[in-house]
Amino acid sequence: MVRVVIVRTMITVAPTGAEVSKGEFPALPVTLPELLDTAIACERAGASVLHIHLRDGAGQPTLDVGQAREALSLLRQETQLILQLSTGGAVSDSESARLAILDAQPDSVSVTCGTVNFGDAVFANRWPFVAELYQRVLGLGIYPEFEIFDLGQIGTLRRLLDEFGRPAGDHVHVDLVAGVPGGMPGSAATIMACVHELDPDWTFTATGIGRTTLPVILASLAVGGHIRVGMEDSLTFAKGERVQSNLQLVERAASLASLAQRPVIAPHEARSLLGIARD
Ligand code: KMH
Ligand code: ZN
Repeated sequence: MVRVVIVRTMITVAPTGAEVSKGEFPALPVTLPELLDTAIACERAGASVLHIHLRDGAGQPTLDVGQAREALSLLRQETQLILQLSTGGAVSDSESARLAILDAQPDSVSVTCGTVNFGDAVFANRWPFVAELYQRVLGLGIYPEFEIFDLGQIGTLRRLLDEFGRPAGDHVHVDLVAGVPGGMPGSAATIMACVHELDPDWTFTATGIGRTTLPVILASLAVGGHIRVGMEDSLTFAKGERVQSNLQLVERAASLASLAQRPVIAPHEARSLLGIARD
């Protein structure tokens, strides 16, 4: 069933990720001041959710809880954004480190619903790990965004809900991550296949990795979905043209949303859409 398009658009920005190197892409925000500047600029341009991966002093991905607490505290002072920490981390991160990051008490976390090939690596999400992660998220009252890298992972999401119940706020929101080499393709057909499998009261964001960013944005806007952009996902703005900044990607996403007559929502509206209280 295709949902009726009535809602405005929530933009998530994923500015850093765990895979891109600062040496190769100097515009990548890796320090706390860089992340803060990016967050402030992207909020002004229409983002309402910040999907966060932190880097250490050497620019390497880190799941350090102290660093995460410091980042969240500063971002909370300076922005209204929904602060979503990645529990995916980097493919090399241990399950225990991915669970421990919850102690930083973000507004939201990503919960990936299954294992997927990830280029030459494997992004491992065994059922026992996902179940443990989700139960801890529920216990702490953190809002989970369910990351779907392949169609079958929607089945795992249903199993989580059946066995452990619905999220805090009683609203289910998924992020369709399409175009990862090894995951579902970044095409309009893929987005539609997923949409047909979602319950009508769930909402979704879609993100297309690499060159699939535009078809995925356009497909999602066409069927009532929300959109995620950022240098975690795309480093090419147009053929032969590198992304200059996360802001550039958010500005383009916001203007496409306006063009689709689905202008962006502010962070407080995104909180009410997802059922997240601001503490
Ligand atoms: N970096 C990927 C291995 C998430 O943030 O939850 C996992 C990822 C998903 O980015
Ligand atoms: Zn991520």
